Amino acid sequence: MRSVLCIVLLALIAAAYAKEQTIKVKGQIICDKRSIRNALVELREHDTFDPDDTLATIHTDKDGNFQLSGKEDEVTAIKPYIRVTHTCDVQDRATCHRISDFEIPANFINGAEYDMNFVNLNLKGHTDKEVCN
Ligand SMILES: [Ca+2]
Ligand SMILES: [Ca+2]
Repeated sequence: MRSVLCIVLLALIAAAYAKEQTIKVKGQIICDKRSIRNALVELREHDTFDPDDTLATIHTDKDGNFQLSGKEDEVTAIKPYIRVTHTCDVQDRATCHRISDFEIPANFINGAEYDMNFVNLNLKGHTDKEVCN
């Protein structure tokens, strides 16, 4: 009972001190010098003790463009990144896909829109993995 009370109290304190942080990002997804349409782009945020949050999701348009914005309440500074799910440089496109993460610099939190310009999927993101069914 005591530990439950403790957790509730901590949650209340965290909620009271949490500040809303916003992030805006845009770019164009490229593979082999061509824009990639209909790629899944997620605006996500690192968390230490629980799974990362997805703040917003979109698919690229016919020219590979995406634009996302999201917000998150947290006591410390959020660590945002975008995750692109795609098949660029994947050998077996029928069963495999690649998940590439690209960090968003901290100075764009509560700041100007982060224009990533061309996001070249031929280059590896800060974390990059291939997943097969
Ligand atoms: Ca976080
Ligand atoms: Ca979070």
